[in-house]
Amino acid sequence: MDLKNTLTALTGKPLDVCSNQELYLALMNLVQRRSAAHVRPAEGRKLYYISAEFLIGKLLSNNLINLGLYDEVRDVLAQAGKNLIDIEEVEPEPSLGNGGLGRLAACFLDSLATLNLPGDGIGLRYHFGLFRQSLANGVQTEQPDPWLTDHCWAERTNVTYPVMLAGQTYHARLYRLAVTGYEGRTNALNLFDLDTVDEGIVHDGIAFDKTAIDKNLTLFLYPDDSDEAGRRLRVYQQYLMVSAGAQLILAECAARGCNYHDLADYAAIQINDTHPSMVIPELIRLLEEQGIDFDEAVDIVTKTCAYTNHTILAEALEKWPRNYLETAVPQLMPIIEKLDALARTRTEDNSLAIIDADGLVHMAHMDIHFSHSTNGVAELHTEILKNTELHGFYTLYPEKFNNKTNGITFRRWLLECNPLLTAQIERQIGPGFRRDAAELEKLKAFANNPTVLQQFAAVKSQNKQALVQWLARTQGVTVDPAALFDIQSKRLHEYKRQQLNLLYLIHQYHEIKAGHLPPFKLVSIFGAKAAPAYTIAKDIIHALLTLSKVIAADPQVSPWLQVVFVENYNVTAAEKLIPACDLSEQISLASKEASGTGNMKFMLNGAVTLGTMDGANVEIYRQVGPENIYIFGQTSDQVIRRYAEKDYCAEEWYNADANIMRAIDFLTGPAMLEAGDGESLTRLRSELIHKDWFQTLPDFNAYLVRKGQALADYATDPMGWTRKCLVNTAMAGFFSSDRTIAEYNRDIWHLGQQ
Ligand code: 26V
Repeated sequence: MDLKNTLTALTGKPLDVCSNQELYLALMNLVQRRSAAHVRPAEGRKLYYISAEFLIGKLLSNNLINLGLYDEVRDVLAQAGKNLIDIEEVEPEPSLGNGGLGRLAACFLDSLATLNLPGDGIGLRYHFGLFRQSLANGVQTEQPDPWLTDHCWAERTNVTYPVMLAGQTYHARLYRLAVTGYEGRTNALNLFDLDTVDEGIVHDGIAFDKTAIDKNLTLFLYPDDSDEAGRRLRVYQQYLMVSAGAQLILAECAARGCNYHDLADYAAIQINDTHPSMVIPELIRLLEEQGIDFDEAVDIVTKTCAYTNHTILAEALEKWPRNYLETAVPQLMPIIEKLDALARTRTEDNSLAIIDADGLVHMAHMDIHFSHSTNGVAELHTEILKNTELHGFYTLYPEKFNNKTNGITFRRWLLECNPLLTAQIERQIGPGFRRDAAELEKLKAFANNPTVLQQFAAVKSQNKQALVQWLARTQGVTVDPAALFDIQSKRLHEYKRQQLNLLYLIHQYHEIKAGHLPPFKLVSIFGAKAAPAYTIAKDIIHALLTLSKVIAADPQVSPWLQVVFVENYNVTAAEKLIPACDLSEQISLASKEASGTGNMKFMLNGAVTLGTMDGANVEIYRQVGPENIYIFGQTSDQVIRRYAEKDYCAEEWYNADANIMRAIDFLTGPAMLEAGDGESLTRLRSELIHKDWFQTLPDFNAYLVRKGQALADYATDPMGWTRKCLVNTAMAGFFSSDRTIAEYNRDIWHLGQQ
């Protein structure tokens, strides 16, 4: 049957009289049937990627592209007077992740299926995922973000596993979501949930009773853990995921002939940060139940598991008080104690222990001792782990440490989100880059071709127009498409330094007031959610929103400067922003951003990076060369030294530099106080002068100069600027997650072999 007839059969009526909702459901059905035909049995070793987050984003278009159906579906619908883009709007976004870590997991699933590797995800079926952000009255508030509708990509199964939480048995139900590969196999994302979870207990935004775990366990991704009940709930969530996950793994392997002694020949388990770390003692417990003795179980689990570290920030490295674990998972505590004792036989260094003198259980330490691989997510990050943060472990187990620089799937982050650039690239170098990202480098041959450069510039200009329309429709703001679009979109965190950008904008405001007019208008676009309990992050959002108002109301400044804060930044918004970006802000304090992946998405879409030598920016710099990126600021060595010597005093920088003082004081000057909240603005000003833990002030002048240089280059040499954009796209092939996954497989997983 041809596609039109198939779709008509699915809707039960002619396509032209269907609603977008009806067409969406029919297309979902079509995708589910077609993807089922690409399910392949696993042979040899199969990967289980366990992660508390899979930030998959909307799935319809992505699946249509991967199944090779997108163009045909679009055309069939167009003949019936329907627009696929409008149908996509019906789909709710599953925001099952916070940011980079969760989006990376989603990109990895795409690449595994595309490379025809047997690899499934294991996670939780949160009912609301990350909160929906609203920015009314200059303040972030949080609401639930439902995505589970009657018909849903994650399909309910009859499979349940018993999980003991605080001495009681609960039944984890398996939901399965098909993961399509680009012209490849179909894998699965396995998500667990309890039937008893009750969405009705949520009140006043995202508040709920944190103690009733039968009702609340999977309601939200990472419930606010600023209080103890929240932190305890997180332990319960984690155990539900790993216990059900471990049982699923053992059942699947047994069904394929595994006798558990040879588990490592059937399964590779990647532990995505420390949230799934309890899978190590849980698997040991389950293997012991099968009659395997402790020492052998430890050996099997060590050979099966591998661990990825995603941050050096101490506050993000999980350490659970042992009394939490004693209450929540008493069955694991004796095993964790035995693992601690075993680890202590390998080293006399107490700082490498699993259970420390304060009774805190260090999840990362358990991972490193009892898995065979520990990897960082960019070269610089891995070097910092080896040389400083995890140096003791590196000395003990040098062979376990390796680097896997992150990547992104080009299906979503080029083919899907930027069809105009995709078509332009294809006209230049043919379609090979769709399967082999390294072929993008062929574009370099056109770096000095004025006609081609003009075409690239025209694509960017059209994408900017599309963003302007989207901003008008969804955010109610008017933006001039002729302006330079400067974008910083990522989670709000002090180490990512949105506050540095804020100080720059205030500086520019003053310059314009003083009559120093720039050659063109700058539109600074932000997208960021702050953790609900993270006060300073919310203060930074408030300051940006207030500044935006102050500038918009000032007829002298507003022709030259505009600040746009996009509400509820998520994958869908990212897909609109990234193709339209001129200048990509990647300005974290060097050493603090493990990798970044937004930086890669912007680069791929032909934005030029303004950044520090941090995370994967270092590798972007190496790919494109100094003339195609704007680097500024302290190096990671300088930053690490400054922390070690404890010699940073923000107030000295504030007092010594008139520009810094003027920008910071503006926060509590009359214009801002009139438009915003005095308490929040005063707290932020005080934080910058008296703490500034992420060293904004020492990098301020370097940022000013380098950004000024970038803007001047954009103004004076448009062709040269477009050349930089083209080179960025051409050199982005290295950052395909297909490359990353191939490296994980070569060095860690060895999938398909026995
Ligand atoms: C978590 C938390 C939680 C407690 C409060 C402070 C805090 C700060 C950071 C984090 C991050 C946790 C791990 C994470 O998401 N890492 C990100 O992983 C990405 C994928 O590897 C990487 O690109 C980002 O640089 C890294 O921040």
